[in-house]
Amino acid sequence: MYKLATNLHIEKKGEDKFLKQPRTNQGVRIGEHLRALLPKILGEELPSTKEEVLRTHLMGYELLERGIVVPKETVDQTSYFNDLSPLKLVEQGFFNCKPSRVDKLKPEQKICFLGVPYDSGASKPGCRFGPAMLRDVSRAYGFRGSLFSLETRNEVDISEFSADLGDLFLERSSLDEHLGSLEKVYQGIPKGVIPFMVGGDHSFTLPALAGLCKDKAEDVTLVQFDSHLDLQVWGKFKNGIPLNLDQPLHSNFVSHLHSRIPKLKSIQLGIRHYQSIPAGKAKDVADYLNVIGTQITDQQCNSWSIEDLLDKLPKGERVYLTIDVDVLKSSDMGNTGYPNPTGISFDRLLTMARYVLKHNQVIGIDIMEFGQSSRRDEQRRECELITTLMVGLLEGMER
Ligand SMILES: [Mn+2]
Repeated sequence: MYKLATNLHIEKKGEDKFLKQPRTNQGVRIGEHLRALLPKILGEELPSTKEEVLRTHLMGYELLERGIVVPKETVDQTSYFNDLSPLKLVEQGFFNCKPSRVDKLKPEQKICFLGVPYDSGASKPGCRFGPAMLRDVSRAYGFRGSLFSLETRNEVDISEFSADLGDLFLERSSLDEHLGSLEKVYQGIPKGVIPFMVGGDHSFTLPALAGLCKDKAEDVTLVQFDSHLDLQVWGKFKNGIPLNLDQPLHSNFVSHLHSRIPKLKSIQLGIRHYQSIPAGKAKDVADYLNVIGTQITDQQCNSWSIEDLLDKLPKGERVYLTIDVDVLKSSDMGNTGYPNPTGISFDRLLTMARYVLKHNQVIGIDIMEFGQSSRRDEQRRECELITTLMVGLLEGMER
C-alpha cells in the first residue's frame, strides 16, 4: 500500500498539469487515468475488475519509481528520498575503486567517477554502452593489482583516491528531466571532490558544469577538446549571439552554458577546420565565435609546434575539462557518433589535457561520446586507448 509523497508540486506545461516530485525530478501527467486509478492505488477505493487490479498494480509501481507515492509505512520521507538516488550504484568502480553515494564521499576521495549511459539524442547510437565497457576494461588495467608509471617510477593507485558514484538512472523520463537530475547530483558533490563523468551524450556536460557553478558570478573556463563546436550556429542572431536557443542537445549545449553562466570563457581545441553553417551567416557566426572565446582547429592542433599550442592554453584559472572522443583521428577512434578523419593524435590530446590539469584549478572532467563497435578487436583497442587517456589524466592528480 502507498501514500502520496508530501513534497509534490503541481507544474503546468501548456494545457497539461503534472504532479512533480522535485527529489527525483520526475513527474506524471494529471489526466483521466491518474484520476481514475489514484484512489485505488492509495487504497481509498477497491478496483472493480481483474483488469483494473492489474492496472492499479502497474501504475502503483510506476508512481513509486518516480517518487510520486511512497510505501505507506514510510515514517521519514526525507531519508526515504535520500536513498532513492538518481544514481544507480555499481558493484565495483572504475579502476577497482569503491562505489559510494554522493552524501558518503570522504575528503580523501579527490575524484568521483560517474557514468551517463545515454545516446537517444544521437543519429548513430551506441555511446550508451560506453561507461560500462570502459569501467570493465579499466578494472583489468592493473591486472596484477597496481599500476606502475615507467616515467615517474611510482605506483599510480587510482582506487586509493577515488570513488565511483555509479550510473545515472535513465529511464521513464525525457532528456530535459535527465539533465535536471544530473545537475542536482553535481550540486550535491562536496567541494574539493572532482567529478569525472564518462558518457554518453555530450549534452550532459551542460548540467555538470552548470551544477558546479552555483555562484554564477564566479569566473570559469571551459576547455573543450572536440571536433565540433557544439554551438548553435543556425537561426537568428542579435548583437553577436543567437536570438533563441533550441532545446539543449549535444550539438548546442555550449551555447546553453554561455547563456546560463555569463562569465564563462571557452577554449575549443581540435575543432574541424570546415564547419557547416546556413548560407549567408558567416559574419554572425564569426562574431559569435569571438564572444565565446578561442577556437583552435584540428589542422592547427596537428601542424603547430606543441610549445605554441601549450602557450594558448589557460593558466591559473578555474577550469572544467571536457573531452569529446571524436576529437581523435578516426583511424584511432571510430567508435563514436561522428568520427573525424582529420582529428588529432592521442599524444597531442594527452599532452595538452595534462598541461591544463597541471596549470589550473580543475573543478570537473568528462570524457564523452565513446560508443560501441561491431568488431571486438577494434572495440577492445579503443577501450584501452580511452582508459589509458584516463590514467594519463589521473596520474599526478593524487595530491
Ligand atoms: Mn561534442
